[in-house]
Amino acid sequence: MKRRDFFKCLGAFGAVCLSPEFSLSENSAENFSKPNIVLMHIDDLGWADVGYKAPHNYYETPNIDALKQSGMEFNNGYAAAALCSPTRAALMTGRYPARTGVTNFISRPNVTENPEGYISSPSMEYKTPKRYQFMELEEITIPEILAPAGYDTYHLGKWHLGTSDPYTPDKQGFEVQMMGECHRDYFDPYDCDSLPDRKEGEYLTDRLTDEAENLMRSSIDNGKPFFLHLAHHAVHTPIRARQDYIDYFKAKPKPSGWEHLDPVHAAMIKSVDDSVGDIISKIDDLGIADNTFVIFTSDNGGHQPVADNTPLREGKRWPYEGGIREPWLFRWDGVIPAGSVCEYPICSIDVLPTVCDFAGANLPSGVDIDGVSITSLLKNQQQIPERDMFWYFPHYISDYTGEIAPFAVIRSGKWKMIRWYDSDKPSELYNLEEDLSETNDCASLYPDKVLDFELRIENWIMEVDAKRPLKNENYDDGRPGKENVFIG
Ligand SMILES: [Ca+2]
Repeated sequence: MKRRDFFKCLGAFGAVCLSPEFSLSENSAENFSKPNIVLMHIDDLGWADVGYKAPHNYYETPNIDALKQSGMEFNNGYAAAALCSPTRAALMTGRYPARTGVTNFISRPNVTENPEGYISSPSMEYKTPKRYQFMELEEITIPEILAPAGYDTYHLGKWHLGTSDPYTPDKQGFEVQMMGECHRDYFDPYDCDSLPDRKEGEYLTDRLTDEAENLMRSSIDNGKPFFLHLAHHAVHTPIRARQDYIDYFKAKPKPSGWEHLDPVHAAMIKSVDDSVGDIISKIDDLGIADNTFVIFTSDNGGHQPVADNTPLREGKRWPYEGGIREPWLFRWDGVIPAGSVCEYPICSIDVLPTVCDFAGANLPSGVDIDGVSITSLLKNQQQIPERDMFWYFPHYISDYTGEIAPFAVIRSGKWKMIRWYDSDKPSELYNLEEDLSETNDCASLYPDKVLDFELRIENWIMEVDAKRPLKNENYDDGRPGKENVFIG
């Protein structure tokens, strides 16, 4: 097939990966059965928090922008949930949060059994499942697959899938873990057993990057492939940043209409960008760019009002695009075409199958994996079938942005429907191709489509055996119940 015909063929299936500089290389993924894998996983970084997406020029992310130019961007990329722990469980297992049971954020240490049953109060129309407080050890994680395949496995930074033994990263497959069991402080002293204090006042994002570079070099020196999960605590609250960067952004004029942007948030993003630049430079310096698969993403949407997710609606915790749409970048020199953009919708659940595919590792047997490998898209070789994607939050949560009731979401092609459980909240339907900001609810125009999507959601709930909210026979009236802790 001629190259021109090849791209035409891709276009016919509607999910085009545009690759202006693409040319077939001798360096194909098949030549590297065990590529190094670097997963840069940022906390609370929104889709519009990166320079190449932000509709203003206040944030500065030259290294993230360069990463986009040297690899493939997925413009319709999602987190598996609108908050932290569920997405992280999905990323590590390839499974929807409804399957792992981690559907809400984890907050309590020293819990040895995940709770069964429901919580309720007269103010809740639905009783909601009690929250898991760790990811079950039976779940099979990426490092638990890669370590037996010969990989060094490193977790650095935020874990949020259990804070106490035995639910820490080192018990979930990571040979080395730093900071995974600790609550964060952004400056040394960190008071964390797995990350010894080194230099008072040192910034955590810089320190984790430094440690990651050392670990990568160690693996290369030992002739072993590595899986690095660099999970920065940034840019999660409390917003704390290097003072020199804060001073810089305080002095930087803000564009008209964007006077509310936060200089400390901008400074935190800049440190994340430094980290990306340092990691990519290290990969290049070590001479492993042609054998290293790099992934860059985040766990949920920008936290309002620190972050401004414009043009997306709402942010962290919400089912709208501002809560779940994420930056997704992939780089592998000579394998992934530089400067390419793919419109195929992807999600956190796709990382494990993709990584296994590139590493030549089998998916765990007897486990329901929800994600799909996107290696053929990344290599620009073959399209993969469109599929429905789902989000599921069977809880109430509230903060200053409002009260969020239990919901389920389906994205199917250009359509997205949010199904709320509470009876005073009808389903909302959006055409994301025409209405990225979700301002035009067209559910009333397409009742058949709404019905179809409700059925698909119902079938999916049965398929994954999700814990459902249950009608509360003692429901009185008024406002939903609260789980008012802002972690996640
Ligand atoms: Ca988060």
